[in-house]
Amino acid sequence: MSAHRVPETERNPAVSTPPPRTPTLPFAAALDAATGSVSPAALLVERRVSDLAGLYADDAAWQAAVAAGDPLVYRVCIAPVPEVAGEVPFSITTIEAGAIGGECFMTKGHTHTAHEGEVYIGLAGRGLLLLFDGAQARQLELVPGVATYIPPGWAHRTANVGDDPFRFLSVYPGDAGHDYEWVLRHGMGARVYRDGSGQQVVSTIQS
Ligand code: M6P
Ligand code: ZN
Repeated sequence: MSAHRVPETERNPAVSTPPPRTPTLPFAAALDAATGSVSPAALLVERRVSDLAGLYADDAAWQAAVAAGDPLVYRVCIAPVPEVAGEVPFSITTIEAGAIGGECFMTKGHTHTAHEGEVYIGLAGRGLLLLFDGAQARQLELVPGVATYIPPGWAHRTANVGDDPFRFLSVYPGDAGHDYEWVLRHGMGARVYRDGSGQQVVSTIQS
């Protein structure tokens, strides 16, 4: 049986393909849980303490950390998948072990500009995934062997709660988008502090 082809004039423009670009071809990438590399990679994003202005509770400690060498907090190794609708980019994030004013090293955190979810899969070390929808906050352990689901509409941030680098794989819709302003303004509903060999989660939701 021959395939039925819809004539060009009868196609629904709402579901037509986006403007032409070079098609992405199938590929396999090596994920290194020991180094956090994705190979091949398109981009390596590095964020230092100075890139995290306004995010830690203790601003004086944040300024002191910037002055004391501005160490690397995390890096994201991103696979060569375009961030456009229909594609599914993925990356490995590595957060170093450390704290600022006792508050664990963490990502900036963001909401998606589109109503899209995301999956994080633990690869190495011990992390906590913080989620906040503006009213409710949740925290999920993210360790090797665990996949966590971030539903649409929930801001998300990860923190390293261990003594070694924490690594996770993220997989998200290409048109999800990153909104950092929302988290700067509303926070994550909780902060994570190092407490001896463990962690302490402090709610920041005002009742
Ligand atoms: C994960 C994904 C990325 C994100 C990265 C760092 O890998 O969610 O999209 O960029 O974490 O998080 P942030 O962008 O909040 O700094
Ligand atoms: Zn995201």
